[in-house]
Amino acid sequence: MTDFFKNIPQIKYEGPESTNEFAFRHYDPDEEILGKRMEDHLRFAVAYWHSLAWQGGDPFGGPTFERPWYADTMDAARLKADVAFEMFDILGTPFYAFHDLDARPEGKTFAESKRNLEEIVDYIGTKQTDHKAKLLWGTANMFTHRRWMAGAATNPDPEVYAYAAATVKTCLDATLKLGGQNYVLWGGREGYETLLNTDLKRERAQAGRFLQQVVEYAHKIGFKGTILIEPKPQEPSKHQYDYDVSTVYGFLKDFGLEKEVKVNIEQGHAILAGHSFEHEIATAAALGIFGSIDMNRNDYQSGWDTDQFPNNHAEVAVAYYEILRAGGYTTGGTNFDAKVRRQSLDPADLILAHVGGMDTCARGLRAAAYMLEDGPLEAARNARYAGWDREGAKAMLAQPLDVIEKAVIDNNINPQPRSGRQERLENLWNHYL
Ligand code: XUL
Ligand code: CO
Repeated sequence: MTDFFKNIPQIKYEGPESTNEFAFRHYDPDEEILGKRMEDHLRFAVAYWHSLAWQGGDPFGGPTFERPWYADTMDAARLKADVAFEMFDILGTPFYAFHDLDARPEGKTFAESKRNLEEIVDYIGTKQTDHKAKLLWGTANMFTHRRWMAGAATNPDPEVYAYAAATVKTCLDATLKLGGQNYVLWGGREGYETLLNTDLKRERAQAGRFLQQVVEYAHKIGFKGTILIEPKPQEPSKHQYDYDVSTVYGFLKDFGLEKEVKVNIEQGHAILAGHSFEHEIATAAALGIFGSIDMNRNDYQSGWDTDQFPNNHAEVAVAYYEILRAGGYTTGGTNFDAKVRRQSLDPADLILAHVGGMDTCARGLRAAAYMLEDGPLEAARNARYAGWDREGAKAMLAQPLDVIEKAVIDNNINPQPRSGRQERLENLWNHYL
């Protein structure tokens, strides 16, 4: 045991009346919702990068946190892993997620980085045996080091492409070894700063071939998890190719990967793309590519990706409503891609941020299940489309326009607009909270 979280107890469910801040008021892992335990619905994961690797820097200032594992050594990496699993134990989270760079020191060469990763993966593997938390997904950090500044797979330099391919290979190996249920590719610098120096068509083709190679390798090693693309429209690139769910779907279709790859949808990224979170989830579900979510929230004023913990259960409810309507997660989960603010220095801040996020999600899920189960919302939606069940309505979809025109004239069709009942449905949403 380290003493990093000393005096912080394991967080237990105590119910909404509890005044103990080190307790869940809404997240009760064993509560049954729609025939499934809450824990199995939500499948929470802690993000290694925000909670253990990020040091509190921002564009105007350096690190604010002081942690005993902030050093580029294997000893420090092992200490970080020890603390990580103590944190997962305190929270009772069933999963975690990590990038290679979060968990191991960068080597002077590719071979050294690879050795470091293999060594820490072995260490983390022994931790997984003794603790509850398992790997939700692994990924490669191909955006921090200066070699990636012009992209990884989309880089104009083939040597960077090679480095990226080799990096993803090692991270897929690591994910397989740890029994990871998914592998994520977020294209942090797969985009451009200016079209004046960019061959967009070539870069898009490179990204497509790269993803095919990733899928081919995943098959080759027998990785049974899901490969996920995480869309984001911009930041750090001015324009990122994986803009949003619809853009990713078009890209997957183009490269024959729509049955192989799904999406990991992040709340803040959806907002940056000008969508709501639930829009992105519903779009992915409709296209058959819904995989997993990165749960967080953006600040409404700042206009950038602030990665804050969710604290608005009304917003979260409509996101889980779409997830439940899509049948829930299979390999996916709720990964807290969220960080405490840089003034939140204490170990307790780290724990309580997650407690709040987990409670917010639990309230959202419970409301979402109620929205789905109770009936009026689903009934109102069904009633809105009921006309399509009438005689001849669907047959029209197979008819040429002139036949439809004749039917409109012969039957004197004269549609009468009906209320969309939005406010009444919003009142219901509010009622279920
Ligand atoms: C960045 C982001 C990443 C991915 C993993 O905005 O969301 O942390 O989730 O690379
Ligand atoms: Co993310």
